[in-house]
Amino acid sequence: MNSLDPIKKKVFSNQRLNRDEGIALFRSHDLLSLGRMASHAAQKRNDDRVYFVQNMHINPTNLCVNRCKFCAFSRSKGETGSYEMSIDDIVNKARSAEKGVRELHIVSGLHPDLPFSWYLDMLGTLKREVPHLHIKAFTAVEIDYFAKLSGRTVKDTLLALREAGLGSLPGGGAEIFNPGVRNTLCAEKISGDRWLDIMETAHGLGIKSNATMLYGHIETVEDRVDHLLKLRELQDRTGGFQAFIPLSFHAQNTEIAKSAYTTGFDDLKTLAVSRLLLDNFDHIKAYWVMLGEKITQVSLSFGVDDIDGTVVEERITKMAGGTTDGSMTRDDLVDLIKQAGKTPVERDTVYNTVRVWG
Ligand code: V47
Repeated sequence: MNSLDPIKKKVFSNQRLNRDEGIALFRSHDLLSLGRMASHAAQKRNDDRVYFVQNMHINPTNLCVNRCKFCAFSRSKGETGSYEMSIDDIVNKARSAEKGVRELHIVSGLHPDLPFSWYLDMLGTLKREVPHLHIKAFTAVEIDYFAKLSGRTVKDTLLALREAGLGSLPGGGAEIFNPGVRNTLCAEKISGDRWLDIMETAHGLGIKSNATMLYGHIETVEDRVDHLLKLRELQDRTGGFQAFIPLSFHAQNTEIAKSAYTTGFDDLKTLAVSRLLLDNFDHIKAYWVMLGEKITQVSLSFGVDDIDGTVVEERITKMAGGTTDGSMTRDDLVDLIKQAGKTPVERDTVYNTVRVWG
């Protein structure tokens, strides 16, 4: 009997998998079986639909008071390569978005000097000038920083941001929840528990978010499974996560000594196991900017039902050795999905269908 048989039985009878089973899946080399199981789970939720959004990423500054060892993006004030955009720059960038773009994804470093009112002003100005764009902005790490800056509770911080125009939260900053690993990677960053608390507060206010996991650095398979199970536990309580996005570590220009990228095998396995363990998440997203177009396309047979979007000019991956162009057209995304035998569905940020390609 194949060692995955008992797990297969559970998957095909729609039973929840436990920690040991998650670990066994990560340890398995039977990638095709993982793909078959994950495809079953994806099919059950989304048939053969694969979603994408026409979006634009804006990273207003790389100034950051934290120094995460895995990050090649952040800079200190005055350091070569640091930059700051003004609100006008941000609005002009948003205005340059092609017709059809409906989402702005805005994340930054933790700026050393700007007051909380600057962020409210940025949101308010964007809402006024480009009202058709949904603003998905600020990781839980930034939300925590704003709360401390402004002396407000997390709840009041989120309410003020929503009032100014915030639509939803992206999933960044989760990294890996294991406190020991987190301490080695990013000692100054909020804890995993704080990240989860902030998401719980956001969900309680009806603000949807995504969730991520940074993998392929110094974490173990057990750390990955525990990270996924913490997300599953919170999702059971709130239902506020829309998509889970595993982020493959890029080591170039970082303080983590690793010469290679994650392997295609590990990328596909991580996506498939995520689909299998996160039985209460509607969507598993392959972020093509980090994975590359080819692995992203193959991932559609490994449990993935979302490939993010057109993106346009993302800097975080680029600075860490990302090799993709950083933007794909809508037609490129549609072709990629169609050639994998799936049905492309253009969506908005909260998964309303915009158009289906037959
Ligand atoms: O929080 C930083 C990660 C995240 C590196 O919610 C790195 O729809 C790999 O969260 N190698 C930002 N990863 C990106 C992010 C995201 C991307 C796309 C969609 C969504 C969404 C969210 O990138 C950071 C951090 O976890 N990151 N440095 C690196 N060297």
